[in-house]
Amino acid sequence: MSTELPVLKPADFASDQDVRWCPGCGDYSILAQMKKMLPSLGVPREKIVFVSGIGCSSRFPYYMNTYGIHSIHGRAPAFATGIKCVRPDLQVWVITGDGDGLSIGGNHLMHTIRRNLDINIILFNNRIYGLTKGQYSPTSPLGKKTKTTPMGSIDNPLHPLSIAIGCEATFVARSIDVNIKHLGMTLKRAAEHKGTSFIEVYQNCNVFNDGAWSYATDRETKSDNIVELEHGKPLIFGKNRDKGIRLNGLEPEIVELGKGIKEDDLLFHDEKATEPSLAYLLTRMRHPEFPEPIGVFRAIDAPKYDHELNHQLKVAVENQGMGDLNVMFNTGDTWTVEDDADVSYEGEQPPTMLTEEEMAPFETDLPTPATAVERALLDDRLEVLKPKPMVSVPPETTVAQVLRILVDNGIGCVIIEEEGQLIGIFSERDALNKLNTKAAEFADRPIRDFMTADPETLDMQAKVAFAVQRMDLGGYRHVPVVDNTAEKTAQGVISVRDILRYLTERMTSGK
Ligand SMILES: Cc1ncc(C[n+]2csc(CCOP(=O)(O)OP(=O)(O)O)c2C)c(N)n1
Ligand code: SF4
Repeated sequence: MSTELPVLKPADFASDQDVRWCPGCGDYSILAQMKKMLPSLGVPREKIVFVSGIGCSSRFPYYMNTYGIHSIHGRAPAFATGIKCVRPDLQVWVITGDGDGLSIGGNHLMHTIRRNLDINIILFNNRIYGLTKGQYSPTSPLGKKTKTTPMGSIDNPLHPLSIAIGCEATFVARSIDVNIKHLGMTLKRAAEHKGTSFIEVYQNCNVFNDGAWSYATDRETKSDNIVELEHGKPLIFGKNRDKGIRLNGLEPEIVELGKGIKEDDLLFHDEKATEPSLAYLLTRMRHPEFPEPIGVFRAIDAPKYDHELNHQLKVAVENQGMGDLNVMFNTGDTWTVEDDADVSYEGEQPPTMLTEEEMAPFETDLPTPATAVERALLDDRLEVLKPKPMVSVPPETTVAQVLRILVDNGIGCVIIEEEGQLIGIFSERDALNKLNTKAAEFADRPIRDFMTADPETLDMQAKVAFAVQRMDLGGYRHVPVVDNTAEKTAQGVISVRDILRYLTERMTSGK
């Protein structure tokens, strides 16, 4: 029996799904180049996985006849991490957009790159949210007018390759959807790299951001606006290949060849440099000041996360044997949480199901009473406090008369009623805060001017615990108790002193 693998063709990588991108979208070109490049790797289809997030670009896995996951917005790197760690034999590709990868998924992207997991990430950069019909994205330029930036974007854009180098990516490249030869070559280089390959592809969204990369794709302008990086070669560009990039101290500068400047004076590209500063400098060369580099910015060797992780697992199993998660979760560093119910979970499985009775307290917002006093607070209604009858006065009563009533009756407040309705309260606190040393001056003024209007009231049927909480939150010493069924007619007043008396009685009686 022959063990030779069948030779695959691009068409073998096409799935049976109708491609649903808009006609003319740059995504088609990337898909075509991927299908064209994959057969050259000799990797069987069942060993390849495409993982995407959400967006037009993220529909990519549907169109590949390989394994694929159209996952969660921004989370393709997390799925890819799981897949690659448990199946290092698979070739894993992450497909993401500038919105998916840099907005909601920015954090995930960053950590995947820094770990140097052996996967390939392609970021389709169209500088817009395509799927959701044209909102600005993290790569939209300053001043860009979109549906969500009608007056022009004021957000400084992110530059994907600068981020990748900042995360110490071991392979960083850029290509362009319509530059098909270059794109195919770049995808192949990425696939062959061991470690995280990060490729930014300039992709045109001809419906919501047409021409975003026209300076880099138009026949007339592209040679002046693009410089192709080649390892070991000087940076030369221009229609007549007569311009170059030279380093002036730490800054790149454009120079014209000839006129005393030779190729040897130019910056030579070294994709293998372990120190990433020059690669970073290349990512900062941006249109219109500079030609933008395309090609491989960086390609270095470094330990791969999936390899390191599996090595650690192997050593751990060799030394300690296969573990048991269940045992691990229930032994070792455990502790006891002390409470009045004296529940200890140490050495025992915590109960997994509560009985109906145990669940009952959770059916309400009230805490579970742990003592007899707490239970009384939660069970008893305000009527047990026997609210004192209130002294009520009409709003025209003078300040002097009200103060006299407080003193003569030994009470802390009066309520103000108008046509049988509670409209205010005047308490010792109001006397201190609002009258104070000017009491004599205001003696003939009506109490309406000094009362606390529309005060918080409590219903006679409210629980004592609720009253305590309201008084605590509001800092009230007196609260009128009303009968809400009879349109806020005053029934009495409770004070902090009443609550204290009640608590003392409950504590001493033990019930
Ligand atoms: C949790 C969540 N937030 C927001 C969205 C809406 N949404 C769908 S795709 C997308 C951004 C797509 O932009 P990009 O990644 O650039 O992909 P493109 O469609 O341009 O290829 C957004 C914000 C969503 N689907 N889910
Ligand atoms: S909306 Fe834009 S990115 Fe999405 S499929 Fe259409 S052209 Fe492509």
